[in-house]
Amino acid sequence: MKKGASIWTNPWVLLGIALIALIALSFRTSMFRRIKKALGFTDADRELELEQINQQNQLIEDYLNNIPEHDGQLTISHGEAKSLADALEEAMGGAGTDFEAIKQIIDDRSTSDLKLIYASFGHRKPSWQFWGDGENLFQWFLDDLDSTELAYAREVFKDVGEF
Ligand SMILES: [Ca+2]
Repeated sequence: MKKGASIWTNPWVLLGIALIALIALSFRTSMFRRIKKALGFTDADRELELEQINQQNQLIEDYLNNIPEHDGQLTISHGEAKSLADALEEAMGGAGTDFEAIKQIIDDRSTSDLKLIYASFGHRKPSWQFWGDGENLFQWFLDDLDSTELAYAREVFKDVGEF
């Protein structure tokens, strides 16, 4: 090798670096978060954020426990809300996300309907989570949706809660 030649000018090294960068970019940030969470690593800011979400969600759940079967704003039964919550889990569970299915479930719902769907979802354990009490619907959205989908879901659920 010529004196002064650096590994950084070797085309194979550059190609390797480019390939690694491409693979890294192909992972969504939520994927990294999942891996970190599955391994038990979460950053403090994120923990605090989730703690605040949980407190807010507890208020919603307390309120929902007092919603009668039909309150005028509700257009779905508790049984239907449960089926819709199951369908949301189905659309997000496992690899990938069926966002078209999610939209069909959450579009054109009253706020009361959305609250009931949220409550019916409760806390569910994602397949990648090895321990813990599961996550609520907003946490599932945060873990599963990309930024565009997340913005859409936030707009739909804006009167239910922030996430
Ligand atoms: Ca998924």
